[in-house]
Amino acid sequence: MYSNARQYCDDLFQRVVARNANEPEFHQAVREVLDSLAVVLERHPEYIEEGIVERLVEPERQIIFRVPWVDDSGRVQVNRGFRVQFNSAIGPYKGGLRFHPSVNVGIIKFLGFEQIFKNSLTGLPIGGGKGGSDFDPKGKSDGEVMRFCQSFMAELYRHIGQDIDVPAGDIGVGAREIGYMYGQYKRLTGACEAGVLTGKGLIYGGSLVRKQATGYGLVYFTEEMMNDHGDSLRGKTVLVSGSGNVSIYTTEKAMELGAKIVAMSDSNGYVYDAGGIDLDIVKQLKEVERKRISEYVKHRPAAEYHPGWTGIWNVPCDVALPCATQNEIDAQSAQTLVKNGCRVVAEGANMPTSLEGTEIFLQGGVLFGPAKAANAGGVATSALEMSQNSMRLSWTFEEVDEKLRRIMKNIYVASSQAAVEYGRRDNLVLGANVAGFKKVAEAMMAQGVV
Ligand code: NDP
Ligand code: 2IT
Repeated sequence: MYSNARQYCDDLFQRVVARNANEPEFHQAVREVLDSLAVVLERHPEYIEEGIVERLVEPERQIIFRVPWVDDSGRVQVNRGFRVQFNSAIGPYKGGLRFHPSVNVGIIKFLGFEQIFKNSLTGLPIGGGKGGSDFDPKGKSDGEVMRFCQSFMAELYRHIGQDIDVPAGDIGVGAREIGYMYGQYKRLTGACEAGVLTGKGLIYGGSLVRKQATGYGLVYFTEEMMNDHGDSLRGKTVLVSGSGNVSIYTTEKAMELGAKIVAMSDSNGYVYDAGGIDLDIVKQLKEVERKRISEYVKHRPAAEYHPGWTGIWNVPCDVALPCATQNEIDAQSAQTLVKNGCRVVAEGANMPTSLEGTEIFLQGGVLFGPAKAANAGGVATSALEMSQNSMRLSWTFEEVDEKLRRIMKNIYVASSQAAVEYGRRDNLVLGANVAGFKKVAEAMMAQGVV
């Protein structure tokens, strides 16, 4: 039917665009994966015959629901809730919940689609899913956040379970929100089913290292990638965008390995601190006071604050670690980074680099760690939390950290070997997509047309 695998992928992409109108982020995520998979489909025509990729781009189930709640002034507010259960070939759906005003079904689908391959790369038995809401936690009281979370869970609870679908955090969802949602789930089901959510507080089933895991994992991956090319983070000048969960623990671990982080950001602007960011100030501002990054300069008068958050990519650096959100590095920012001497980029956020930006890095000889591989430490440690919950025991910080370190190394090795196998040494975009895909494809083949 198709003269070659490339044509098959192009045709499938057109159908995805037609069928999922107005979802540009989802199209972007699918485009990147299909571009990588053409070489695999050439060697494995059975994947085309069995409709593996056509099934992969169609979520198994999408749930959209109303989330009504009452704000502090007594007004009824209505948000929209989502859970996209994308693929369960290798395990229960697994992926975070994002609370941000920009959330829509296309954003959740791009995240859920990416999660399938990322979760496969961890080597652990977890399928792909994602959810969230257009609720904006910024400026809300704890009481408002709690009432929203309870209403959100009043619908979500019937769709999830420790062997069905296991949500966790993402943008706007941290330990506070997971706690409120877990409490409501427990109340509705009347059972202490700890493995239904991950990222829980340490005193009710959470895992040590989960809070740090995405950031630490990103740095372990980056160090592994640099070591493989005879280099390391020691002494490097580094940019870390964002100042949330992933950014803070990326900065912490990179500093521990001897890097100097000179800039961080939030959605309003970025701070530049030539002497190196003081992470205690950032933690106090962001984790405790929930304030803006602009306040940083009140505590460090020598630092500079610049409005406009993507301006961070104009700061000269050796290594850039985007940890805020999708498409924060466009073609122009990528060009600027390369021109200013940046040699390494690893993605802590999901899809932070546009397709054009990625191409500029790959063409420019930048060592590039794509999100699916580089930020998989968070979900991997979530799976370790699920294991501990099933066994009803807790591992020490050192045990979990060691497992995380090994998983990140394995992901790097699997991705770089797949890149070599398909003749694209050092193209970890292709390597991660292929390595993540193959396991899911084999599981789908084994399980028949479902
Ligand atoms: P947080 O909510 O803790 O932090 C998000 C940070 O990004 C904030 O500093 C936020 O600034 C900034 N930001 C800037 N622009 C935007 C924007 N347009 N939309 C949203 N945030 C923006 O989230 P996380 O640190 O958990 O997540 C950051 C990225 O990492 C996301 O892409 C997420 O999908 C990804 N990720 C997260 C994992 C996790 O375990 N948490 C695991 C793997 C990936 P402001 O406060 O001004 O909004
Ligand atoms: O994007 C991600 O991998 C996450 N937000 C973490 C998901 C999880 O289930 O821990």
